[in-house]
Amino acid sequence: MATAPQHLSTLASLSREVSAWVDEVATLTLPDSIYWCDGSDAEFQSLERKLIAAKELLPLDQQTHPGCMLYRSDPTDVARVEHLTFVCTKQREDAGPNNHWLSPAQAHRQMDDLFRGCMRGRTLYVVPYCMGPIDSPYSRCGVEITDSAYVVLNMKLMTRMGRPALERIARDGKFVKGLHSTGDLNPERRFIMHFPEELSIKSFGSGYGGNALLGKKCHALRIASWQARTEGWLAEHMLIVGIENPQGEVHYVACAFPSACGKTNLAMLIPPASYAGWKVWTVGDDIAWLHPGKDGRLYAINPESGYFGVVPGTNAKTNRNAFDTIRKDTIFTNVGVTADNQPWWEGLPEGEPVVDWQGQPYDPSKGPAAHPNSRFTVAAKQNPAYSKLADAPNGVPISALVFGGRRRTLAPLVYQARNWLHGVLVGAGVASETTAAATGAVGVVRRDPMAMKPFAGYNFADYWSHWINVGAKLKSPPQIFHVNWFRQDQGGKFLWPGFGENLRVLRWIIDRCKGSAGAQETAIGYLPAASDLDTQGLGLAPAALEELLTVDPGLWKTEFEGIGAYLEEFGERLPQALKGELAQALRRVQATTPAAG
Ligand code: GTP
Ligand code: SPV
Ligand code: MN
Repeated sequence: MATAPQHLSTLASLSREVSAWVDEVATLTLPDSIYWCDGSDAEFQSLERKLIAAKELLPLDQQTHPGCMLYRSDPTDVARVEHLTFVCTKQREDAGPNNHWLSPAQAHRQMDDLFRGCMRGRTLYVVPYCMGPIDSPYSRCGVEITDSAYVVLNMKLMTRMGRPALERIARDGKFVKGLHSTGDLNPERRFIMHFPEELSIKSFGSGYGGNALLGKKCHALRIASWQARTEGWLAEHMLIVGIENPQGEVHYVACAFPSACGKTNLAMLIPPASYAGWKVWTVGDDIAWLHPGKDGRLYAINPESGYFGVVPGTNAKTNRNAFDTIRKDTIFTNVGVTADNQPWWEGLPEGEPVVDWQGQPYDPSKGPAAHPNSRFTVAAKQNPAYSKLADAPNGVPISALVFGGRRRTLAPLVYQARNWLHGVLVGAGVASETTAAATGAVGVVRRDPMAMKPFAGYNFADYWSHWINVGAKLKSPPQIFHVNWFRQDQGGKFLWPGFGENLRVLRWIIDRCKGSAGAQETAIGYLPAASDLDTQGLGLAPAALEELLTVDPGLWKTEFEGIGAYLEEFGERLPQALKGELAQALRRVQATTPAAG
């Protein structure tokens, strides 16, 4: 017989709804004790000490990396698992062909079987959190119940977690219920289930990232996108960045790139040497909640308060801000370690790994020292480029929305959509090479509309209709663009230097929004002519620039046909306006295709 769980905190009295749910979960999962998180630094440190004592968390060199810890996840649990992620709506069509689906009744039954008694011998942590500034009307709260102290530490860094969130829940009377257990980490018994109609999540069998930190992808994207549709806003997989020119004028841009395709890097960009007086301010690096404002513009908040960022490739040259941000008080998950106990990963120009991400002696013939999806968890406030408007309750006004993907071929460096509706088609048509952020093959081009394929909590056809409707409500909608930093030459080398130099492209984008930059109309939208883009000092070969700005009508015709076939999968629910827009795009590209033969 399990002993009666102990309520260790007076926090339990703050919200009757939350404590009733905690009791219900405890009855099912049978934890040894229950701990309500207040979100204090003392609590964080005490949990950290507990994990260090249990050897689950390893302190790194405290001289060079004060407050930094290493965590090694189970080697079979290193990324999101899209094939095990479900959206459980009453009607299958509401989840759409873009999601795996189970009926809510069956999903609950299956999950409750897994959860039954799973916390025996463990502590049940109650983690109240607020997604977004605590005083913002746009913020939404949730409670994650988890049996992982590592998850609690991450939630403290990634969200506004603890007492203030619980107080807001008590006021709002509404919260997203997220139930999580690492279970036995058996990949056969691993599922991430979403119940948007009930505002709830059940996640079992993984302790990693988006599978386990339920405030992030599960709440702030899948559940929130559903809420956003009913409430008239958008929850998107987008970074938010402010670009300040030497005159002190700031423009905010939100960009949707698929996982591990450059959001964190762009959000923290360091201007190139020739851009004296330019400044870049990070509002968010992964998720944006976008609301039509009273003035007819679109406003964005970042629901998160920390970064869960890709480690490999981060260095002083590619992303100085991230590199400096993670020098202290950072949790490193699945990186290698040097002989003097410093974290090490591929892309670091100095140091040498002696131990790999699995804790084995490093042997380059067995793969990289750091897992390709190794991550840092760190509070956003540590970023030297942290925007002073990152906590603004009403968010920041958005001048441009930018879609992007990782495309070796086809997609030019940048182009601008003709208008909002065309921009929705550009977003719906996004395709990108898969990355290590999710399990499965890497480098395979797949459709990833709006970079939301893994994250849309409902039918994409309804989602595109919603996008069209939101645009119609905006008197001054943002201009919509598409970028591709990953175009390669014949030899497989990136044609564009990327990283800080991407500011040159953002500058053209902002100047287009202001109406002060030139462009050429092409079959796919407006492209800069070589002379419209500032490439001074880049040493880019004219042929490379030409290739970056090429639109091949033959290839694009095939691409549009592919997009058409994909959109067809959504059948009757696909908005007519989007179909019409695609037909026009195809006509435009056909008009420029040289006749065959
Ligand atoms: P998620 O956190 O998974 O959503 O990813 P993200 O979009 O924030 O990706 P991130 O910025 O972490 O970049 C992922 C990888 O792309 C890293 O290895 C980067 O070094 C690389 N990368 C980022 N920006 C560029 C770029 O402009 N050019 C090139 N060539 N690589 C880039
Ligand atoms: C992504 O995969 O897009 C991420 C990392 O941002 S995770 O939180 O693990 O989903
Ligand atoms: Mn992401």
